[in-house]
Amino acid sequence: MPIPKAELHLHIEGTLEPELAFALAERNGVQLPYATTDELRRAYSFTDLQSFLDLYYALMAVLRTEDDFADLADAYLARAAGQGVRHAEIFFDPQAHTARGVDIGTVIEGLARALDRSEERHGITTQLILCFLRDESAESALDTLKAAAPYLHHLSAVGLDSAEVGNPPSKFREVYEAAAEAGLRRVAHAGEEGPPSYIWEALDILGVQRVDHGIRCVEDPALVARLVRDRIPLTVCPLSNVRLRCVDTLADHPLPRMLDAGLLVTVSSDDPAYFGGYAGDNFDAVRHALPLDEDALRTLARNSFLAAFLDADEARRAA
Ligand code: ES4
Ligand code: ZN
Repeated sequence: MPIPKAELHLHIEGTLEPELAFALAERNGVQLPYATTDELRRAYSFTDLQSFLDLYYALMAVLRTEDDFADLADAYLARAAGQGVRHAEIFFDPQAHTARGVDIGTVIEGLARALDRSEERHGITTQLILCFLRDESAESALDTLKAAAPYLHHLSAVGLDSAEVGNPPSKFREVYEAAAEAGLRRVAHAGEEGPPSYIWEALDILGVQRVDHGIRCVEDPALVARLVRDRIPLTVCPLSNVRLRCVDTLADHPLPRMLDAGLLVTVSSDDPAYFGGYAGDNFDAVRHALPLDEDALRTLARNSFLAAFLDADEARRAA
């Protein structure tokens, strides 16, 4: 039995496996520029975040209807259950869909349909996190939050993703203030490819309660001290970091150093259809590649529930 865990860094669009992409392409009459699933998989030769994002956005063309989003999320939840996931806080990128003419309501209602049945079908409790694309304008992010207003009851938090370097958190101060006023929690990708200063901005300007990736904090001892002091969780995605060349090899990953520093780190999967593994696969990979004993692995699993947006009762039930 895989160890029970919470998945806190998971882009639902990043769970689109080639087989489902082709099935949805056919259902919707969308032409993909690849003849076979094997040919598509051969296109997964990323050299950095941007080269991954180019393919990630291109493949979303197959997602058009509420059923598509429900099927995508249900397929993910079924796989996650098999890897010991008991609670999942799931990112989605509305602007990547509205830009293609898909209504935000179609996206959210479709995802929510699968999430609402998840506890009963898969034994996984869920939350939904709306992410702003940081390479789009601050105004577009504000428009997106406004468009999501009728669906706020489906959302627990806002996040910030896509191309990091050159798009600092400070660009999104206003929309994060509005999200906080609307009662949403706040997370942001920071310190994946971007510098430690972006993590400081996410904390001090956006008021995030959790940092996604955050691995570059190890370059700044004062920042590590701040994250430890305030018990700010970091959702680390080891297989993603290697595939996007943020770290050279798994054996070089700073995860053990981060744990030793007293940081509240968790292990997550980011875009598992692209990076070679779901939550359990990421746990297995770090277990084999890094000097982490059973105690450290239990700490990582326990951290995932401590870092989740659950109250104490919910966390106990999920674990
Ligand atoms: C992402 Cl790995 C990663 N980083 C930033 N934004 C993203 N969106 C989907 N995956
Ligand atoms: Zn991510």
